[in-house]
Amino acid sequence: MDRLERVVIVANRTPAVKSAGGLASGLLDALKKERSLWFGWSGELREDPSNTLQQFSQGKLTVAAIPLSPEAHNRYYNGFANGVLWPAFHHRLDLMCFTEDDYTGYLEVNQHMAEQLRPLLNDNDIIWVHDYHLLPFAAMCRGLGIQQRLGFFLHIPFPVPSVAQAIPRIDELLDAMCSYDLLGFQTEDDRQAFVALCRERRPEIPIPQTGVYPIGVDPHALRREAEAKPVVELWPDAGKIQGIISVDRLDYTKGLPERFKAYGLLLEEHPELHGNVQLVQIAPPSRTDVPAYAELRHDLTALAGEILGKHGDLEWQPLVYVERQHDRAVLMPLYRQARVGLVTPLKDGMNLVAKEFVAAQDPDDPGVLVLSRFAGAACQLDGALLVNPHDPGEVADAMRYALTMSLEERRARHRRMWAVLCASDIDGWRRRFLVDLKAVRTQKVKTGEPLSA
Ligand code: GDG
Repeated sequence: MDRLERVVIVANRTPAVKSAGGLASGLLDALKKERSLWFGWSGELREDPSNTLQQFSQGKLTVAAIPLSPEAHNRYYNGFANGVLWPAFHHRLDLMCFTEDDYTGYLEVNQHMAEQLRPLLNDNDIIWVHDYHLLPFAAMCRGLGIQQRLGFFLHIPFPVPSVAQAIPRIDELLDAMCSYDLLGFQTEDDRQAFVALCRERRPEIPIPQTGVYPIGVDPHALRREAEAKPVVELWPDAGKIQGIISVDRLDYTKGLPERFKAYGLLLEEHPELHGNVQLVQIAPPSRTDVPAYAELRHDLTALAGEILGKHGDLEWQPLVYVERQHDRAVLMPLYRQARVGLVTPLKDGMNLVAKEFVAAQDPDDPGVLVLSRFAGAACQLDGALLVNPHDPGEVADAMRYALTMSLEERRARHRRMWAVLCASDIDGWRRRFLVDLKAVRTQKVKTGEPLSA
């Protein structure tokens, strides 16, 4: 028996998969330093995925990755996780598309992943499962006799009960979630929504311990990256053009069309800004197999064209719209060059871009964060200008205010937010969750539950 404790991360994707997204970039840096295993889908699709576990090491982290068949992946990932849970958890029931077949596929992949993980486990492992792809994973593990501690962190919001009740099979999913020992959420609102839903719909099922763990960043590392010589200088003529920057996965929850409309309104209402301001939107496409994403892309390019055609001229482009993904080494100095970070999701679990933008700023001459009040980050970043992303006038006013804000106010707001980033960074997030997960087990041992198989 291996007596050393090891953290086992289970997530839809392993870090081998290169793509823009919060989890891989958020957690990986914090994990390489300790003995740990990261288990998940390799990103590979194979007609016959059996007996094809790949393992490799990155520092003290071992990555164990499995492929999936195209059909299983389509039902689990595109179908149920991103066709039902993602829209519904972001309050977009209109985009939810449920089929029985996708739901079965979702359960089957969770079962398959639990089966593949079982032989890799040691007795003293603690298992930390991530996100909505794996809501029933603990129930599958318990069914297989896995008795190690199992914690779960939800990276996206949890919907209020009136919305959650519209999700087909929500009761089964709640029961399965209650097989975890600890359930972590980004905000207190998310946690309360989950508890309220359980009390309402499943009063007979005991709710496991719940907690609030807002995910953080590594502010010092990000600041160092931002201070490096810029790979791209977007606004070299300092003072002439003020930059506004937005970086999002191309996703309907991120409020991109609403943002473009607000920016169009700003240009209409403030002709004095013409030639002096530029919005750079970087939006790498994601989940391109889900129909709602293709429609969004179409609408967005039309809106971008409208802004350029209506307001631009031969010497000035009011908007730069880029779908290509960029390295962090490019992005961080770009954040630092911008006067405004525009982060206006319609709903977001946390939003790491908001935190990355703040971390990247020069404290002596910082840019201003304009942030949706519906991002989890709004609960923490009290130095941002908080806006309702559905109200183009309010967002335009905030942009205008940010562009003209005094240096003194910019510094004061940035100071407050920098302190928040340092007080709740990514390492603290990981440590707090794991400390609580270990404590849960201790309590269970005291109440007489078995420690391991
Ligand atoms: C989910 C939740 C929660 C984006 N474009 C590029 C790039 N990115 C990086 C950003 C950031 C990450 O991707 C995006 O994270 P977000 O938090 O903004 O959003 P989601 O992907 O929706 O993440 C979210 C998060 O999980 C963590 O819990 O905050 O609420 O929805 O780190 O920088 N990175 C690079 N090039 C790009 O073009 N290198």
